[in-house]
Amino acid sequence: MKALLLVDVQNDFMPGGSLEVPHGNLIVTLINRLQKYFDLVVATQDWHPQNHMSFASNHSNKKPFDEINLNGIKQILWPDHCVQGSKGAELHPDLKINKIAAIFRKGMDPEIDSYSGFYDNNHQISTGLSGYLKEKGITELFFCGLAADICVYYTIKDSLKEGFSATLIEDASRPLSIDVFNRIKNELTNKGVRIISSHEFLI
Ligand code: VGL
Ligand code: ZN
Repeated sequence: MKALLLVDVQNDFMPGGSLEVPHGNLIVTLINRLQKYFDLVVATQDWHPQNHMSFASNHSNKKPFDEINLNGIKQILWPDHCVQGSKGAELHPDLKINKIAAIFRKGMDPEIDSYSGFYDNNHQISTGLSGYLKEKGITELFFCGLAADICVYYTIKDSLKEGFSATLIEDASRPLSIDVFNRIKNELTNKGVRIISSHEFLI
């Protein structure tokens, strides 16, 4: 059984949002058209409290994209984004939501960031996504959403550790940094991740 995972298709990651991903809006139509090819569609949502320590605004003398050590791990500081209950945290208004069976939220602990939809960045606390997918009989995961080089990337890596097969639908995902994305594409391919175009579904 195949599931499509929609990673963080949220307003703040769209052009004009507080942590915009270039051309992030262009994936929405593709994702809408892809959904019908899957047994299950599940979404993740970055969902931070206003006092989240990944926000530069919660540190004195720090600015967005600075790097700090947060409770023993490397943390890039971000502009405030995806604050619980805000417009920026909502899924893109044009995203079709009828087929989304469940939404897994992450990044709620102010002391630790959570790029992956499966675990926090310390790999300590699970969202329950892995168990949910397994109970639904899912073995194959297909990934789309934002940002390709951050949350999509870490979610894919965790999915492999959880024993799923992983395919990235490249044109239904966009990176914050193209350079970073080109580097990690090789890493993912070497780990057995398939990278395809939505054309393999949409003709
Ligand atoms: C993300 C940075 C911070 C993402 C979330 O969804 O890729 N990136 N929080
Ligand atoms: Zn975040």
